[in-house]
Amino acid sequence: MSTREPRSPFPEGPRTAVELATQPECWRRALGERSAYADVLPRPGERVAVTGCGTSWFMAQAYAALREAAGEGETDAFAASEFPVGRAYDRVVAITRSGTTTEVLDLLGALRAAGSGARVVALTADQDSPVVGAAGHVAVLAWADEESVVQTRFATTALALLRAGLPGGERAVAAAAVDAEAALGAEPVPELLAADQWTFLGTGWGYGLALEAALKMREAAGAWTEAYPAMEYRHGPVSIAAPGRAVWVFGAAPDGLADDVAATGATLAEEPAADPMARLVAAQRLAVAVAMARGLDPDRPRHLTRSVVLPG
Ligand code: F1P
Repeated sequence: MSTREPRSPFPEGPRTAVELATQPECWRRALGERSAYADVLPRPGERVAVTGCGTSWFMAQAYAALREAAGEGETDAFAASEFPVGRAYDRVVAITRSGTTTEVLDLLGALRAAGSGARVVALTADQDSPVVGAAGHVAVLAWADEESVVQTRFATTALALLRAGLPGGERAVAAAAVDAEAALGAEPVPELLAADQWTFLGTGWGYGLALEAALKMREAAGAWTEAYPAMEYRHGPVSIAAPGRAVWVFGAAPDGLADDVAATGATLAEEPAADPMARLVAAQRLAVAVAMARGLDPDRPRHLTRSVVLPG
């Protein structure tokens, strides 16, 4: 498999901006190479747990909700540090760009030590990383790897590959890539760029994407963000809505929510027609734009390393 660099329509600017702009191409490549990863992709009816840390955990959550909604089988998602090792699964899917994250490697070791009968598989960007030896089967998406600390294309490409394995998934990912190109061609909405707080909402798999969009804004732009299941918004989070603040919904807003947000004076961003993965691309772009507007370098997130490798 070649590791040639995907082409970016934005060859200048922060590395994060360059890499995130290659997502449509990466998703299409995942579609094209899907059959090479048949050993890794969950099979219909399997009881599956998906795991990771940070962005990878949020991709796990999005996929778990998508798979279960598609009727492919019970699918849970856990932060690697919170995985219930004693629970019986047919397959455990670990997502880790670096392949070095301590909690993920510890979990795989704990599953082995516990004599778990689960087939343990991983998606990573690095063929030479320890996760390759720790998992039974590995999808190495080296061509989607990133220089950026802040993850964009590896994470969404892993999600695209997993999604492509679901019924109707190939068509959905192809359509998402088209929508993502449109998102890359659109400038961030000025009210969203100028906001001083952002709350991301979603239902089903959109909730995992909302968590990821909020993380991106925190990592790249040091922004105050929150994320909730959309129907939880009225149960407290609405209290911080105000003029100059923004609410962003992945998918269609639940009935009446747009009016509730309007009543607070906050700005609502909603685009139900676009695929939620394309909306995540728009949120990533917003994160880069907010960072730059604040004089921050999105390639140098505060206090963050590319992978968390703990001593001992
Ligand atoms: C997971 C992760 C990233 C986060 C930061 C630290 O890494 O938590 O999501 O943005 O870079 O590492 P990985 O296990 O996917 O390599």
